[in-house]
Order: sequence, then C-alpha cells, then structure tokens
Amino acid sequence: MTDTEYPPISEQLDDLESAREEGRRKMDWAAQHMPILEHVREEFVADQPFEGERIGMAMHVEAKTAMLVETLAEGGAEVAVTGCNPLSTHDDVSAALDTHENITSYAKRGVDDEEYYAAIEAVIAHEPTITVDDGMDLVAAIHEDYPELIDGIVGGAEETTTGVHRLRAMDADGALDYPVFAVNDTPMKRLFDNVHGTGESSLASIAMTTNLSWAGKNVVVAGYGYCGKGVAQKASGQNANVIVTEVEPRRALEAHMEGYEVMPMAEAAEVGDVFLTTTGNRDVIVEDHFEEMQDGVLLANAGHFDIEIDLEALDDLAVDRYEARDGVEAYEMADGRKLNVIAEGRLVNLAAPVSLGHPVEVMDQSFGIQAVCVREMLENGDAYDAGVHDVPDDLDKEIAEIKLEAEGVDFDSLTDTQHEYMDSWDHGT
Ligand code: RBV
Repeated sequence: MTDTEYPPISEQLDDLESAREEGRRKMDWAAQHMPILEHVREEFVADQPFEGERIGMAMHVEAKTAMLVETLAEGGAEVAVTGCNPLSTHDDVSAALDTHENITSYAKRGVDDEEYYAAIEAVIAHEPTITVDDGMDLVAAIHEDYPELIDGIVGGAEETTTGVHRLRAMDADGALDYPVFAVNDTPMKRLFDNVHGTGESSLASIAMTTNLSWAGKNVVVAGYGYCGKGVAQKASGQNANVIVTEVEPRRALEAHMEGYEVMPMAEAAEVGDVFLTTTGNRDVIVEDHFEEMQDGVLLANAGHFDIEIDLEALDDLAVDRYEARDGVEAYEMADGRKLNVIAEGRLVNLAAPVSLGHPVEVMDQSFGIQAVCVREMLENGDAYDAGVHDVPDDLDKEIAEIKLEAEGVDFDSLTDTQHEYMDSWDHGT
C-alpha cells in the first residue's frame, strides 16, 4: 500500500481503545440485524473472490456501512475507506474498522472541505481496482486528478440517487471512463432504502433533534421522488398534514391523487410548519420563501448535498443566529421571526448529532446489493463497457430471496404451464 500524508483515523483520536470498543459494539448490534450481509459474507470468506483486489470506498462510515466494508475485506480485498459527508462519520466505528488488517479508514466526523478531500486522496493513493461511492465524489476525483489510475480500475458501484444522476450526466458527456453499477436504481435498493429508509430516519432524526411532534403540523415535502414519497407517507402516518411541492407534472398529479395537497413552494412557504427537501436539486427554498415563513418553522434537507436550502441567503437576511439546541441553528429575522435550520441543511438523517442513518434492515438490502455488484464486476468485468449499468436483475432477485428466507417468508413460483402462457402470444379470447 502507498503511504499518504493524510493519516488514518487511528492516528487522529486520543482515546483510541475506548473508541474502538464502542465502534465494535455498534457494529455487533448492526450485524445481528443484517442477515443478507451475513449470508454473503459466509460465501465470500469461503471463496475469497476479492483476493489481490484493492477496493476504495467513500460512504457514510457508521456501523452498517462498516459491516459492508468488513464483508468486502473478509472476501480478500484490501479496503481503503473514507466518508462521503463531513458530518455522517462515527469516529468510533471508523476506528474499529481501522483495526482490521485489510482495512484502512480515513473517515472522521466534522472535517472541513480541505480535510474531506485530503481523505479522498488518501483512499485514491491505495490505487483502487474497484470503487464504491455514495454521491460520486470518489469517481469524480479519480477522473479529474488521477486519470492515470483508470486503466487499473475494473469498475465501480454507486449507492445514491444524486451519485447516479451525476454519473449519467458524466456518461452522456462521454467523460465516464469505467463501468459503474447504478445500485440506487435497482428495486431492492430504491423501493426500500429511498422510500422507507429516508422516510423513517429523516422524521426520526428531526423528532429526536427537536423533541417536537408531527401530529397536527403542516409538513411541506419538496420533491415527490422515491425519497419524497417515503417522507410524505410516514409524516402522514404520524398525523401530519402533508403538502407536496413538485416540478414534474406526473409526480405532482401522483401526489394529488394520493391525497396530499400540492402547491408551489411560494404558497407552501406561508403555511408550512416543517420543510423537508428531497429533490436532489439546488435552490429549492430561497430568499422569497424565507420572507413568507411563519415564526418557529423547522427547515431540514434529506437530499444528498446541502444545496437545497439557500443558507447563504438566510444568513444575509438574519440579524442574529445562534445554536438553539444541539443540531438546530436559529436564524432571527429583522421582524423577530426565528427560522430553525436542522443539521446545517445537510442530509438530516445522517448529519444531525443524534442521527443514525437509515434503519439497519434497509441498509442490509442496499449493502447486500453493493456486495454482489462488486463480486459481479470482478467476475464479469469484461461484459461491462465504460458507462452506467443497471444492476443485473438476477442479482437483485438473489438478494430478495436471501432476505425472504431470513424472514421466513415463503412465496409461490410459476408452473410450467404458466411459464408457457406468459411466454406466448397466441392465447387470445
Ligand atoms: N444511507 N446510508 C445510511 N449508512 O446509515 N443511511 C442512508 C447509513 C445511504 C442511502 O443508501 C442513501 O442512498 C445515501 O445514504 C445518501 O447519501
């Protein structure tokens, strides 16, 4: 392994022993609820599919992610990992991971931009043969600054909507020079992680951070994609009145038909009590909206980057700002109204001080897919050209079947006659 200037987490913490112990305790708890990764790990330990490979990862380094990292390392890979958000790392988990002989972890909570990218560079210095990203920062840094490494890279996998969106834009420009699986887009990820994971963990993080109720609130959900749907559904289930804002006509109609109020943000700004952005786009809540908001509103973001709420404009409008609670910054307006921003407008389910990320069970699914995608890329890399690739459906089904078996859920299969019927076109009336 190449030495780099940015030190692994073990060289950055004071009380390393107790951090490692606590990190391992968190990982043990997660592991007890991750039957898919356990299954895949047993297979990897026996087959050693990653012998001689170097895997570079940029993900939210907490207990569940740590189980994915260990699973890959136990399959024979050397793994170098860092965070994909300055606030989502659990230092204790990072330290526990760093004790594994095949793993180097550079992830640390609370890094500034400079340290964030220094840690990404430290991962790249391991010269990965496979990359696993959440948000595409690793792929971007390799293409921009280390293109000479691309020949040695078999492929990659991308975890999240924003990362896949960026990769597709890169691919359309002809700028993506190795194959990457769009893990986010496969059913076993998107229908569970984005919907239930984002819905549950965002609302839980906001409730824990503020100690405020959902019942009776006007909750404005910006964006009715998979994440927005989950947030709307769970907020509604907690007796909130949900208002959806959208820019896509069919999604706006879908939200309307599912019983939510749909209106432009300019109108929602006047009536909302809580605002939660899930669009993946920038400038969703801006100055004009802040000016209309009621005193005491909560503002939070569940999209990957902290660009959805224009905090610079809010700061310009504010005559004062202070930390109202851990994870809550109050911006006081000239007329006395206070607008409360949670977790600096960063991914609220991971970046607030109390946040734990998505529930363990959904991450087991997402990371099960990640693990078999890495295996697929190494087994059949030649079959994938440079560009974005859907996860093969049989891999998605493999993970679903492991999960159903672990849950003790039986299901039907088609008879030969049914197969024949489904495959034919000559059975009419
Ligand atoms: N996510 N990871 C966690 N490790 O606790 N929680 C959510 C965790 C992922 C999720 O898959 C989503 O696509 C991505 O974070 C957004 O950055």
